[in-house]
Amino acid sequence: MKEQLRQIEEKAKEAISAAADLKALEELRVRVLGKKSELSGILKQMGKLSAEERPKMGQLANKVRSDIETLLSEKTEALRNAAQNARMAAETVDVTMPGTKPPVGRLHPLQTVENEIKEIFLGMGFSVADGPEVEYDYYNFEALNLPPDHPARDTQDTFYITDQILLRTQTSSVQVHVMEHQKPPIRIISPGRVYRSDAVDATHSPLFHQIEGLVVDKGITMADLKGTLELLMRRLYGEDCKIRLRPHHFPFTEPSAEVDVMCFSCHGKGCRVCKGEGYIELLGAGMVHPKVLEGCGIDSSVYSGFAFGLGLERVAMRRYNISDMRLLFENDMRFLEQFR
Ligand code: 2NL
Repeated sequence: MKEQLRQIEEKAKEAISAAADLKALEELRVRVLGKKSELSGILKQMGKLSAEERPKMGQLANKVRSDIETLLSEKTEALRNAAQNARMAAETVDVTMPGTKPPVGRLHPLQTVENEIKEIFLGMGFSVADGPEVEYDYYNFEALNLPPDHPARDTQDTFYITDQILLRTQTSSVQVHVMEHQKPPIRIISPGRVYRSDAVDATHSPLFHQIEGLVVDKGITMADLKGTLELLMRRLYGEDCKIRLRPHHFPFTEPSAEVDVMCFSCHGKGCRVCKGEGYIELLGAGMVHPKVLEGCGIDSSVYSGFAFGLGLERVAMRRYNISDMRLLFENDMRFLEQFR
């Protein structure tokens, strides 16, 4: 019987150390210590032993039993720890991994160009003026010396809301408001959206952006106009940039000029980009027509002024070498993401 108990303990030890998981260990416990186990069988046979042997064997059997129980609980603990550790290892979060970056927006190329031009003019002492996009005919046309029968007022060219109210075709309307309320000296720029009833193509859009500038003071001449625009273009396109004024006609300026900028590609020599000209047309300008000044209550025998208007799309297209204006309005992320 003693030998039998020793063998039970030996076998149990081996089986416990070989148990792979908690389920196997529980089955083992039932098999080794349960009612139908060999050990229970031995305990039942105790009665057959002599009175002298019985307590010794009883003691031994109980020790075997409690030793096995201890081993079982130690193994249970070990398996639990191993399972826990395995889970911890599997679920580890690597805090040094790069996170998911939220998408960061950036300025639209038109906004970048507008901001740059604003900065340049603020540096020359100009202020920024704002006004309505829905405007009275008077501020958009009449006050700018465009009489009712002027071709620019054709419904083919302008979006009318009513007979008297329209979407502004130029931001000059803002400057008329300023001249009505502010006495010279006036030095302002007016950036904003303007509208023309044009069909969409590579160089036209019914909505585009303009910056107009206006200076009114005593003794303002064409030289001030040229110097101001030359400085603007040098800041925008580089210090070696030159400009050229060609005679032109606008109803609201006299004299008027179209302003060309030296070709960025050939520096004035003439190439394919400028079609051999060496210069590219970029804006219109002139000395404010006396009728416009008078209409706003400014004495044209005392004051003179210059004004100019430039399309932001054109500046942006030139700056970033964009060949089709539609790209600026389609909001295709693949296009917009290219601009820093
Ligand atoms: C262009 C270029 C121009 C003006 C805009 C202006 C504004 C006032 C008085 C006189 Cl309040 N002129 N603005 C002057 C010359 C050109 O825009 O190509 N426009 C059709």
